[in-house]
Amino acid sequence: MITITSEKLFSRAEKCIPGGVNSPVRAFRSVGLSPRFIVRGRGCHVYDADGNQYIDYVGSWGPLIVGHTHPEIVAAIREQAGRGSSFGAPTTLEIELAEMLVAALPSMEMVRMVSSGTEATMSAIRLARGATGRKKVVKFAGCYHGHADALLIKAGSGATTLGVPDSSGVPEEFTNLTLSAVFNDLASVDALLAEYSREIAAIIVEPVAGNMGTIPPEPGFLEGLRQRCTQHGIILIFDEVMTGFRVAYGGAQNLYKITPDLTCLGKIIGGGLPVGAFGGRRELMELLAPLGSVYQAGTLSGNPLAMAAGRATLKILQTEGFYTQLERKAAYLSRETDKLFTSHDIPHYCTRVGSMFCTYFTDTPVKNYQQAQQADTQQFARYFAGMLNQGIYLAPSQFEAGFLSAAHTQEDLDQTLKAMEKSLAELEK
Ligand code: KE4
Repeated sequence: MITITSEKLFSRAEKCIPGGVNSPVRAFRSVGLSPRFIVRGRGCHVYDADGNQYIDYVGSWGPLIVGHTHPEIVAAIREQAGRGSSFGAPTTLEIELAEMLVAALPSMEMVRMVSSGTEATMSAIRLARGATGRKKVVKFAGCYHGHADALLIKAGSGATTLGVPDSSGVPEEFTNLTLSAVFNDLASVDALLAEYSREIAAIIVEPVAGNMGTIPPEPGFLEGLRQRCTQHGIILIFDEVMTGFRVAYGGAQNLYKITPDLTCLGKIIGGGLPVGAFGGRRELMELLAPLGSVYQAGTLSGNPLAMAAGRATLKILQTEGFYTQLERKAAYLSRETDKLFTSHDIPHYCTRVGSMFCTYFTDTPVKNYQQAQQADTQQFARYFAGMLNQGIYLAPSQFEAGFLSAAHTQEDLDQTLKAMEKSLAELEK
C-alpha cells in the first residue's frame, strides 16, 4: 500500500502541530505507524491522501453512526450554511434538537448545548457541585470523560494509550478531589462512600465503558450505583457522550433502564460537527446561569450547523428498524471475529454492546481497567497494521472501541473478515 503522501503530510504537520495531530490518539504512536491523512469519506469508506480506500470502523470515534456524507445530513448542513453559520443568539434549531433529546431521554427534562464532550462532563460536574455544595467526585479507572483537569485521573482512551492516564500539569489540589473506583466493582465504591459519602458531589460513569476498549456493565452494577447515589444524596452522572444514541436511541440508560440525575451527550447528536450537551432534572438544570448561580457558557454552544446536522442525524435514527439492522450486522461481525480468532488459536476476548465493540488480545475476561491492561498491545499493533494494509481502518489502540455504521454492508463485513483471516495467519508465523 503506497502511503508516501500521508508520510509527507505528517512530516509537514509535525512542524506546526504538536505530534502532527490535534488529538493524541490520531498519531498512531501506540501502533508504531505513520497516520493516514484522510481526504474524504463516503458511506462506510474513507480515502487517504494516496488514494487508498478503507472500510472505516472508527467513524470519527463514534459520531458517524449513519456513515460518512449521508445525503440528508450534507443537505441539512448546506442549507443552514447558506443562512448563516453562527449568530451568538438563540435559534429555532436549538429548540428542535433540545426537544428531540428530551423526548428520547426521560431522565432529561432540560438540556444545555455545548461544543464538546469535555465541556459537557466538565459542566455537569460543576453543576453537581453547585447543587450539593460538596466537592469530591468519583470516577472509574479507565473511563475517559474528556480532558478537564478534574477528570484526568486514571483516564482511559488516548491517555491510557499513550501511558499518561494521570496527566502532568494537573495540580494535586485538583486531583485530591477526584476519587477513583473500579468499574464493575461496587465494593470499591462502598469503600469510598464509607470514608467520604458526605463529601461526594457526584459519581460519573460511562454506563458502557468505551475508553478502555468496550466493557459492558455487569448485572447489578449500574443499579447499585443508582441505589447508592439516591441513599447518599449524590448526583449520578451518566457520561453517554459515546453510548448516547449509539447503543440505543435513548442511550444506555434506556437499554439498562436506569435513571441518572444528569446525562452528558456528544458525538452522534452533532452528526459529525462539534457538539456536546448535558441535561437532567429541571430542578438541577435551573441552577445554571442565567437562572441560577452555576455559571456555564460557550460562544458556539448550540451552533446552527451542528444543530442542523444533529437534527438530521436523529431523524435518520428514528427510522423503523434502524437499530435492529445495526444489531444484526454487529452481532454477525463479532460472532465471526470470535470464530476466526479461535480457529487461529489467538488469545482473545470479544466484547460488544450494540454497534460498539472490542477484541482484546488476552485470554482472560475483561471487566475492568486492570484486566484490560493485561491485553497484548504488541500483538494488537501487528494485527492493526495487517488490517490497515488490507484497507481496514480500525481504532489505532487496544483501548478504544470499534464502531459499526448503518452504511456497512454485508459485503463490507465479509471483506473485513477476509482481511482478518490473513492478518491472523500472519500473527501465527
Ligand atoms: P470530546 O471532548 O473529545 O468531544 O469528548 C470527550 C469524551 C467524553 N466522554 C466520553 C465517554 C468519550 O468517549 C469522550 C471522547 N472519546 C474519545 C474516543 N474514545 C475521543 C477521541 C479523541 O480523544 O480524539
